Amino acid sequence: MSAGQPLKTSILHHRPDETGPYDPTARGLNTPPRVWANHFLHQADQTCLIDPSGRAMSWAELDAASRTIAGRFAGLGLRRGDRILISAQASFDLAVAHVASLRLGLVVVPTNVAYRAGEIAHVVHDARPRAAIVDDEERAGFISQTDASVILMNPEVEISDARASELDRVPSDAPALIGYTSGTTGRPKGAVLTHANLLASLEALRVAWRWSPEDRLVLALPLFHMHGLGVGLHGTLHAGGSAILLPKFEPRAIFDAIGAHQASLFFGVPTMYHRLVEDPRVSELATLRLCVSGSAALPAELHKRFEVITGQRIVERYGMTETAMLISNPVDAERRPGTVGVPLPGVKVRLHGQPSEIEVQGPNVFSGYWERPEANQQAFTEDLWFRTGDLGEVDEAGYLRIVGRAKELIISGGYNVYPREVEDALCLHPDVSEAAVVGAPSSEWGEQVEAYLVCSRKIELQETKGFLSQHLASYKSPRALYCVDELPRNALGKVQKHRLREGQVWPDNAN
Ligand code: MCA
Ligand code: AMP
Repeated sequence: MSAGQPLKTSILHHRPDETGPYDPTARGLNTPPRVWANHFLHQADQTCLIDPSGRAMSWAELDAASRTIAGRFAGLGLRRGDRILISAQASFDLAVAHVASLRLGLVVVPTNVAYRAGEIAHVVHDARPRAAIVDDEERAGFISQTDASVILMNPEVEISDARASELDRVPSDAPALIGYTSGTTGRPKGAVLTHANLLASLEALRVAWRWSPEDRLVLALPLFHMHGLGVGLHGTLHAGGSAILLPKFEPRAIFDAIGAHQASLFFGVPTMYHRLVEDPRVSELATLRLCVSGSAALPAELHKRFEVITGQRIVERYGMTETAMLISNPVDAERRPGTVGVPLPGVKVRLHGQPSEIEVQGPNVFSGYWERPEANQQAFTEDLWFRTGDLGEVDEAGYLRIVGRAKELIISGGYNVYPREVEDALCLHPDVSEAAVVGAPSSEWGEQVEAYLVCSRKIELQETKGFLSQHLASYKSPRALYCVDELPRNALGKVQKHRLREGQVWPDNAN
């Protein structure tokens, strides 16, 4: 592009001819709990959830169990708008507690089960939950050390029964979830998603993926991030389908679940597809109606290899905590490897030139971070488009390709790692004076965390792992470590991370 030439702005819309009619209010039901209430009424005896032992829970049972738990929450004095932190492995109890929270109008703060004391303390300080559902004593301890007033419960919520006077009545503009994410910069901030935001995205997925009550999802994603919770669990409850809830991803359990329960859907991050394709039983996925990948880039070669072996053309899609789902390859038209597809119903995508930062608008897009006015100013353009921090370009068929990131983020196996957080933790080590953390390509993880350290003695990888385990979830720990004499810096003293990523040798590191 020559200087002075204006950048071409493109706006991509959803193409209605490729899906069915889209109504972000779900025919006036307005909130996810009211959609669920409709299913409780009309398909009471059908299966909603299945656990790893094959035990099934019907819609009527989910209604009754979540009503009981919502009553217990109300009995504790929890009221609409109160935050409830939920940090547990997938289980019936967790799903019931989550559904109960939203039916009562509580705001769920999903929290990774791998978090250590400092990471949990940050969320507790920031969101100020009144209660927490936790399935592990150590994590419960981290919460009470931060704020002793938080009411701690296990996922079974074993407390006295009481009655909730109002269920499923929360207004659509009320917050439903606060998802912690760093956005484009800084420490994790809470993205506040309203019931209307969630519903708009769920309805878009129902229409675009032809998600029906006959669908049965194998759900092995954790239920504390948008992918497993906001797409997998909520999507199932929205479509009136069913899901097999697995507490952990293991290829054998996926194949067994598909065979035993005639599953039709599987959603995963690229690392899961990488592991599945290596398994001798991978052709058992051929019976599924749809395989969807997201949270990180799915390599085009993996997409093609998967198709050759299973006959499945994976539907790759793109989303964020702040927006839920934005773009997806179509179910009924061409699915293009290496692209994330076309805007979902309701979503508008804007690019200023090719490639450029992807900006989005839609009823699914959050309206701001929890108590962070300054972050909101940066997150939105003046004309109120949300800046994703991802770089994209549109190909000749109108499909969007993610070509990079404007934000400092490493995505390893679908989990976000913020280099700054790992650098700060590494610098707490008495023998480390400076640290720079980058993402390096990895066939298994997509990107893996690597650290360059300026240290007073040679430090081994195992030692940093042990040290960091006091401070950070273990998936954030570097998988490779380089001790260097100094970090490459520009004239302003800023670390030149591209030189680290490209494996360049800088003058004082030539030994
Ligand atoms: C686990 N480990 C990892 C990762 N996961 N290391 C790097 N990156 C990872 N993603 C490490 C653990 O810290 C542990 O280390 C060791 O691997 C074994 O842990 P385990 O839990 O047994 O691992 P796993 O079961 O093999 O986990 C791999 C996984 C998991 C199943 C791919 O990472 C996963 O569930 N990823 C999905 C994350 C997700 O849901 N993302 C969606 C975010 P050690 O032994 O040292 O303790 S939502 C999002 O991104 C947006 C909205 C979107 O578009 O979806
Ligand atoms: P999170 O911050 O956990 O909400 O993760 C959102 C980020 O995941 C996006 O901003 C992208 O960088 C990334 N992401 C999600 N889906 C895809 C995809 N299909 N391809 C590439 N990156 C993706």
